[in-house]
Amino acid sequence: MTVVSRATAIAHPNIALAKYWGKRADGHNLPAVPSLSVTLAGMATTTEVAFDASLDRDELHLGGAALPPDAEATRRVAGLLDRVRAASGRRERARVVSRNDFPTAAGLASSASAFAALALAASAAAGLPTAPALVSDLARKTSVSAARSAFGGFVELRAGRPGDEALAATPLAPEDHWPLAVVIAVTREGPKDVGSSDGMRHTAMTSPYFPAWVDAAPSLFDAVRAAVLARDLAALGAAAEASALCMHASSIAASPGLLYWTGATVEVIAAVRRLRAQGTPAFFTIDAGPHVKVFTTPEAQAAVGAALLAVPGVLRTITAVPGGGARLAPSSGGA
Ligand code: 2P0
Repeated sequence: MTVVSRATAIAHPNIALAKYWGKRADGHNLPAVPSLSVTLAGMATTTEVAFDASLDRDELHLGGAALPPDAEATRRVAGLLDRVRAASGRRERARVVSRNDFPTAAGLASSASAFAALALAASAAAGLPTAPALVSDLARKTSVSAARSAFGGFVELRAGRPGDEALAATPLAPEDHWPLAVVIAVTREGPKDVGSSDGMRHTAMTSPYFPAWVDAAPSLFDAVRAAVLARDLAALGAAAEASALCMHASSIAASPGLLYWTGATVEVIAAVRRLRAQGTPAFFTIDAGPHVKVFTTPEAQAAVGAALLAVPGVLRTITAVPGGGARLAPSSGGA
């Protein structure tokens, strides 16, 4: 009988308040800048990993469909599994079955929750330790933002340094530190045109503003971090918006320019500024896509949601609050 070792893990997406954009030229998938994010509740990736000696290659099933062996996602998953095999001495290939309970077109970094869940499930299935810092480092080696989804609440990840081999995110404050609400204004259905990894590589290689972004990012990160610890929404909004706009400015200045926004993206920025001028606490951030994520207070969430839905080009909104880190499913005993 073939012995199958399996485990299932659940992880949540995160939204960066201080953005990661760009990798160090040396080392393995090390971020060039520090980042700080909040992990979300309510939306989850659930991933089962089963090491099975009867398989002759790693398999990835996403949302019920088997991906081809040469798909980019399958190769990234196999790369993470290779690290788990090297660390555990296992040789079997694995079947990975993953699903998101949120629309990937929402512009939430589905790779963050996906690789955090995969790192935890694969470690548990292989009998490796599953301390969050180890899971975070393993996930980071495949997708930097996934390092942050190993933890819940407010999470920071320092920039890589020369010679770094391990680099894990660290928790800054728990999810109940500050009851923020997020309203995501969805401005387009369907996948984005240029993925994050390609977009940041193109920016680093061709944008004259990329070095300026790398210079500016640490002090923006410091301001975001201080505002989170002080629960100062106005200060957080100023620093988080600056981080997002500097990141996008670096991409817009690439050659050819990389513009993730649509007209609706700009209209939502204007709507957030109008809300603020009228006394509603709100600030925006934008990732590698056209959607806008608006942070506000629980009290103002309904008014912010209504205002965003009224913006031409906003298709729908999704609301979320801070949530917990990656965890093993209750039925998942590990190896
Ligand atoms: C972030 N993003 O800090 C930034 C802001 C998108 C914009 O992290 O190449 O999928 O896998 O390390 O983590 C998305 O980039 O890129 C991202 P890789 P990743 O959330």
